Amino acid sequence: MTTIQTVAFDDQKPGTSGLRKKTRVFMQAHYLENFVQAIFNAIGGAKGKTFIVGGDGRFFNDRAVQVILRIAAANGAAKVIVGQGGILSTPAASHLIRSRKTDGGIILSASHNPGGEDEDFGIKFNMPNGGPAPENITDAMFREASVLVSYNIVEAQDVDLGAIGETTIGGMAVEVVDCVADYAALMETLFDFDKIRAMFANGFRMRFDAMCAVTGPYATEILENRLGAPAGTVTHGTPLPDFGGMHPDPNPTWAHELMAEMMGDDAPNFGAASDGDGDRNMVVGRGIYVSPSDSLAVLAANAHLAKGYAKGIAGVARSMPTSAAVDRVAADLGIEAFETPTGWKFFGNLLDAGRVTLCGEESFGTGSDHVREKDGLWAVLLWLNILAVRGQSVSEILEAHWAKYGRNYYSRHDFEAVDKDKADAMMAALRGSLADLPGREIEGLKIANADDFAYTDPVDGSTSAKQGVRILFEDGSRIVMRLSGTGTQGATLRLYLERYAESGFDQDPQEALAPVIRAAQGLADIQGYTGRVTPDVIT
Ligand code: G16
Repeated sequence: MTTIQTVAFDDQKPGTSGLRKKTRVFMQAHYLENFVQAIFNAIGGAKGKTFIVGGDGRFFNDRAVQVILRIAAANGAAKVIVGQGGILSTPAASHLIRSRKTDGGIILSASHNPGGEDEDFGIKFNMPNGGPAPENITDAMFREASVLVSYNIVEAQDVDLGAIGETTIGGMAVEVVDCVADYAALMETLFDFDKIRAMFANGFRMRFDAMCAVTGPYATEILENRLGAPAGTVTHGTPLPDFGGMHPDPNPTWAHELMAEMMGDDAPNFGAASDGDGDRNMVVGRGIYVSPSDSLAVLAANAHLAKGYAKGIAGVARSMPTSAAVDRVAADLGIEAFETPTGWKFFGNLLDAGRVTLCGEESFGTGSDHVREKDGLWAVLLWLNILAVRGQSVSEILEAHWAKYGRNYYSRHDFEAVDKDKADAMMAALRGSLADLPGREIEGLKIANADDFAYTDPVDGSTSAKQGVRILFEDGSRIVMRLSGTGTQGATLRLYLERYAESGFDQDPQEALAPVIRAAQGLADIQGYTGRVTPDVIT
């Protein structure tokens, strides 16, 4: 074991979901080592502890896992459990952290961001409950990283992660486990595999686009091997370090191959895609795209049809920018609905306290209390379970849902790689104007309220301020604006748009939202500050 003198980096502040940077930033001398040491310092040391380690297999994943093992050993960890080949999807890692009763885990991923030497990499720590570290811990990591002068590391050969079994490094046990088995077993406890298998046997056709990312082996094992979907149901099923050049972000822009197939002649009955680390999902029916906010609402209304949720759900939570569609379901079910800041970490306390069973976000994340991360394949399986029980198509289910609850037309517009200073100036000006907005009319819409979302955690009382500007109109329409906490280049401006309708459910969302979109441009002067009129991504 050696102690290496180092110089602190001043940019190791975790964002919405861990530390995400360009891969080359992580590859520079001491960068990863410093942050891993800072993680261990922030959680009170690693001595005698057991951790899970795994990642989505992107470029540098293999090197990073070896570094983490050597630093964990040098800090006195008792054991690290690693997915074979250093691979674990984020939900599978969360499950292992919980099921093996560990002291937490380190997950390597930049999620939906592209992978490769010139693309993105990321690292985050999840707590013993399986969920992302809360803000007080990520703040402590940043503090530790900012003053770090040394880290501990053992000098050793690489651990062979190719074969399942036990080995040691520097006196620390290393257990290499199958990446898929435990997760697939968990899914079998939640869903009616017999019913889904019968649906496939009756000719139900599905396409799952794994986007050359981590869910390929999980989806192939569960959908094709266990549920009997025909071989080839899973496409882009082999994880690659650069995701085969794909941008593994499951939305209509980046999952365009799947979208084209689902909107085309002879489309399968059901389509789905997931992201780099397997926690996001996009769901598409034949000829119909399901917005993530609607997906959450439909899942909440129908979860009781799956055996794991047959007793009903305790409550639901959504991030603030997510549409209020699920709130209407909660009101109908007589259960609690919570509105949290963006970031899965904010759901952890509510899940741990048993206040909510399902949660979700507009950013293609849905999950339940089975783990403490969002879970892409879980959402797909719940949809399949519902389709198998109801015997209806995705469009029939959506139409029935809107007929009962009304439709929250919804869209998100992303302006990427915007000059950071200009984006900050725009947000500052918008924040400065909030007090004057109520009562003002724009594009025929009257502003009822405007604020900067602040959250008090109902379980531990912790507070989080400045979580996004909200402009609420009298007719229930809404504009939300915030800067992304997961981008790695300049600033990404996210504009969230919502309008509730009690009838007329077959409009194009962009048309239904047109006045709200114009109002947002007018109120924030996006074009004036950023020079942008057209968003890079529309979801
Ligand atoms: C992460 C978080 C999500 C969040 C998303 C987008 O997802 O876990 O809770 O909604 O980022 O965040 P932002 O709008 O700040 O970019 P993932 O899938 O990237 O880990």
